[in-house]
Amino acid sequence: MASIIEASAALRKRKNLKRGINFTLMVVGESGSGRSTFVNTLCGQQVVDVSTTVMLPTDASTQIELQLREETVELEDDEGVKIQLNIIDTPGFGGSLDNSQNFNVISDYIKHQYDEILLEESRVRRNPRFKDGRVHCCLYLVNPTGHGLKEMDVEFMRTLAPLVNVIPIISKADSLTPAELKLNKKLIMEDIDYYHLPIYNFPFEETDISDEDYENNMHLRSLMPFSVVGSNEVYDLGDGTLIRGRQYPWGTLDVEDSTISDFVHLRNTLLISHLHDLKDYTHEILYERYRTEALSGEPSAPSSRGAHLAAHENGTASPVASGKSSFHAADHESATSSLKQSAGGQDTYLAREEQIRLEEERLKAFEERVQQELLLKRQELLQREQELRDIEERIEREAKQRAESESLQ
Ligand SMILES: Nc1nc2c(ncn2[C@@H]2O[C@H](COP(=O)(O)OP(=O)(O)O)[C@@H](O)[C@H]2O)c(=O)[nH]1
Ligand SMILES: [Mg+2]
Repeated sequence: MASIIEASAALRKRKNLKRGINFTLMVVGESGSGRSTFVNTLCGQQVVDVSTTVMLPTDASTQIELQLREETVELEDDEGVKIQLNIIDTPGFGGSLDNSQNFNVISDYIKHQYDEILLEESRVRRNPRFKDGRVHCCLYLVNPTGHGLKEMDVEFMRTLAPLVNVIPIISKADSLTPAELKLNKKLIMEDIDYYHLPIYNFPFEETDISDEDYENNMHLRSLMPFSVVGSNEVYDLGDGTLIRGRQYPWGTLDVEDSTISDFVHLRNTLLISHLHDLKDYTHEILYERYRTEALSGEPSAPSSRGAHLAAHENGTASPVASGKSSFHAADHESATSSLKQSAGGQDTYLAREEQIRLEEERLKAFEERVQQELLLKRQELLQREQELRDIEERIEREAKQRAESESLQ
C-alpha cells in the first residue's frame, strides 16, 4: 500500500516538475531605478527592452500613469526543474504627484487575484484551466540615496506589505561605496523597524526548522535589504569567460560578485531556496487572512494604512494606461499583456461580488424559512388529524355508552 502511495507521489512530483513551477514576481520601483535591468539580470536574458525608459514628468502638470505589464519566462535549473516565471513590471510608478493612486492600483490588482481564488474555491464545478495569478513576491527597489527610506517608500510598504511578500532591495548598489552601502542598509532597516513595516523577513516555525535552514534564514535576514547590481551586457574577459557586468574605466564589475552586492543571494532566495516558502506564505498566511476578512465582512485593507492614504481611498483612481507597450519581449517566448486594472473598476467588481454574495445569503435564508414553515404546517396537520380522530373516537364512545344505557332502561 505504502509503495503505491510513494509511487503516485513520485509520479505527481515528476508531473509537476515537467509542467513547471509557477511563480509570480512583481517588481516595483521608480522610473530609472533599474527594474528592467534587474529583471534581465535575474533571468540571465533580455526579457525586457531597456531602450525605452518611462521618463519622469518634468513639470508638475504632467503625470505618468502607472502600468502593470506582465512577461512570462521559462527558466530551467541545472536539475531540469522548470520555473514559469511571471514578471509584473510597473512602468510609470512614482511618476504622479499623488502616488497613493499607484498604491491602490497595485493593491487592487493583488486583491483581485485573491478574489479570483475565493470565487474559484466556492464553485461547485472547478475550472481545470484556472490560472492562479497571485503575486508571490513583490520586490521594492529603493534608490541608492545613501539615506534611509523616503516617505513614499514607507507608505508603499505600509500599504502593500500586509497583502504580499514585500522584499525591499537597494538597486544600483555600485553607485555607493561599501561604507555608504552599509550605512544605507542600517538606516533602511531602522526605518522598517520604526514604522513596523511588515515586510517578508524570512519567517519560520521555531519548532519545525532544520539547523541548516535556520542558519540560512538568519543569514538572509542579516543581509536585508539586499543590494543588487544589474546589467544588460555580457562581456568576454579575454579568456573566453563570459560575465554579466558593468564596464568602468578601472575595470569590469561582475554582477555576481558577492563582495559587491547581494544579487546572487537574492537570486538563489527567489528561484531556489525560498520559492516554495514565498508561495506557501502567500497561500497560508496572506491569502488566508484576506479570505477570513472578506468572508467575515470586515475591511480587507489592513488598518495599518496611513491616514494620508486613507484620505484618498474614496477618490476615483485613474485607470491604468493601456497604451503602447513601453518595451517588448525580445529573444524568448513571452506572453505580454497589459493588465488593465483600475481602482474604480475594482470597486464595482467587488461591489457586484458583494451583491451576489448577499443575494445568495438572502435566498438561502428564504429557502430555510420556507422549509421550516412547511415542517410546522405538516406537524400542525398531523396534530389536527389526531384531534379529529380523538373527537371521532369520543363521539363513537359516547354513542356506544348512550346506546348501552338506553338498552338497560
Ligand atoms: N550603475 C548602475 N546603473 C544601473 C544599474 N541597473 C540599471 N542601471 C542603469 O539605470 C538606467 C535605468 O535602468 P532601467 O533598468 O531602464 O530602469 P527602469 O526604468 O526602472 O526599468 C539605465 O541606464 C541602466 O543602465 C546598476 O545596477 N548600476
Ligand atoms: Mg524599465
